[in-house]
Amino acid sequence: MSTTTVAHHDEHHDDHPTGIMRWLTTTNHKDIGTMYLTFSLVMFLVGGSMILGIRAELFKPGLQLMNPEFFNQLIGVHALIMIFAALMPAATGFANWMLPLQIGAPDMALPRLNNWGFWILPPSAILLTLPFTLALFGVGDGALATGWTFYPPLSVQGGIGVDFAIFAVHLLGISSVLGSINIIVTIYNMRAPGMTLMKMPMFAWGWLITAFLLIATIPVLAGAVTMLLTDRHFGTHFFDAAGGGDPIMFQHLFWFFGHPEVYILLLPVWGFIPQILQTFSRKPMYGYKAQVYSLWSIGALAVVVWAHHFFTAGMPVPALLYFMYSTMAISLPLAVLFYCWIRTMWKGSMSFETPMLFTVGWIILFGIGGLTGLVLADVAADAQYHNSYFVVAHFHYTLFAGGIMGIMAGVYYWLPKMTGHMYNEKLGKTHFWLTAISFNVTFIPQFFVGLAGMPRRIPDYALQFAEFNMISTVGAFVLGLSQLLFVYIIISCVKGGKKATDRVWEGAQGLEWTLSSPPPYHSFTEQPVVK
Ligand code: HEM
Ligand SMILES: [Cu+2]
Repeated sequence: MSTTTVAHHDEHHDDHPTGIMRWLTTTNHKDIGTMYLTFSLVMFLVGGSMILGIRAELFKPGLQLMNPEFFNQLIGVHALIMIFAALMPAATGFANWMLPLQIGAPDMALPRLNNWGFWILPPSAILLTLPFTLALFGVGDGALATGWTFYPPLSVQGGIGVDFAIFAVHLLGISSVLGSINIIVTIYNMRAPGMTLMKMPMFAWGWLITAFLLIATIPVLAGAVTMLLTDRHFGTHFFDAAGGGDPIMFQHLFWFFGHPEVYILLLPVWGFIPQILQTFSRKPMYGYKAQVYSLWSIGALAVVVWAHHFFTAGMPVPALLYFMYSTMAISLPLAVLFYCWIRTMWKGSMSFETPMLFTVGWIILFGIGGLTGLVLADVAADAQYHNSYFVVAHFHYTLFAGGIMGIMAGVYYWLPKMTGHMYNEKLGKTHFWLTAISFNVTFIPQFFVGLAGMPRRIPDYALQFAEFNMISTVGAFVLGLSQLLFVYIIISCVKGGKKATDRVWEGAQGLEWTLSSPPPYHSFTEQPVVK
């Protein structure tokens, strides 16, 4: 990837294998970052095509294309892929690429572990999807049909797809924990002289908190699915009511991981969004300290609100109230963040290149996701909305808009730095408008059918929901096809295009912009000093 050489760059450690061996054995943070990002993009397309199957089935009421079992399998694998194989690796890819550059380090602290962390991912993606193929040959009955949440009793009774998914989750979890350890060690030990914690780029803060959350919660998930595995095969009854176990216990364990997970998906994005905002507003970000404290508050609250995911499963009223109020409390630091983001733009001399378009669109759409989450946090209201399409719309505003569209902003922002070429701005803007509009066409109708009572994870529905589902499906196909444009833009930017300058964006601030575009193979051979 790197073609730039610096005069003193002829030391032996600069030699590295080429071709396939370069990628298999690499310990270079930028190579590993590139692999994470590529893997993420591929899996985004795989998870996306699965869900187009679902939307095609939901185009009309009645069953047309698939049986209900296969429908459920597609939903669960779609979600696991999007969360663990698309969104998380994208954030880790950016961490690998940009953290060393932003904090002035030559590489990540633990490069071999870094290589391993990545290469665990492809096998786990294969484990997740293999049951589909096996079923074609008459082995097993396909992937897990439990949704991504693995709730018993279904997950205790389900076929081999559940076992495959359990092992996949174990591997994905190991990869995340390894990545987190690496990021924490890098941030604490490898910062350039003079860069105190409170001078770190916001992206480093976002990732530091994410890494702590991952280390705190992934083992709980791993424990829960392992208990599931022993329930399935070794005669235990942790979650089996008939044997004295408690299925609700699984929900507590799962969501003790699952709720922090949604912040794990979003915190890295909250890190680089303010950096993009300050670049294209041409002024320093507003409220740096307030943002850091808000990120920490959200990180802390994230681990104490989990039961809002199953209010309707029944719990004592004081518990209901506690989980309702603690959940609502998260909106306070989040409101501080929104205020800071908007104030960063205030009276700035803004311009709207593609990364900024995605960022401003992101603020609005992620805002809708946040506000509808507040609605769901209300115990009384949730009794009606739970398990409805309102929830599906809500979490796609947070995960697709808040997560993926944020990542897209980051891709356009850093692509010129990573490749050394400018992407095609006109196509980038077209991609933004296509995505933003078709995203809303897909998911706004789902709020309405949800409020009117359409349940989620259902392949057939009442006639009254037909029109809105039709609109949603048309939107989803436009949304899916628009992403092919994204792929085209990225590939043509890697291959060529206008040369990017080192600073790339007029208002860009931070150490990554002091290096060449693309940066040399070993990033900072001389440590920069931060004043
Ligand atoms: C092309 C964009 C996407 C479309 C059209 C789409 C559509 C859908 C649909 C129709 C469902 C099934 C809802 C149900 O019946 O319960 C679903 C489930 C889900 N999706 Fe997506 N989705 C997209 C992207 C994403 C992304 C990017 C993420 C996360 C990063 C995501 C996360 C989920 C989750 C967590 C579920 C819940 C699965 C379950 O019930 O276990 N989706 N999606
Ligand atoms: Cu939650």
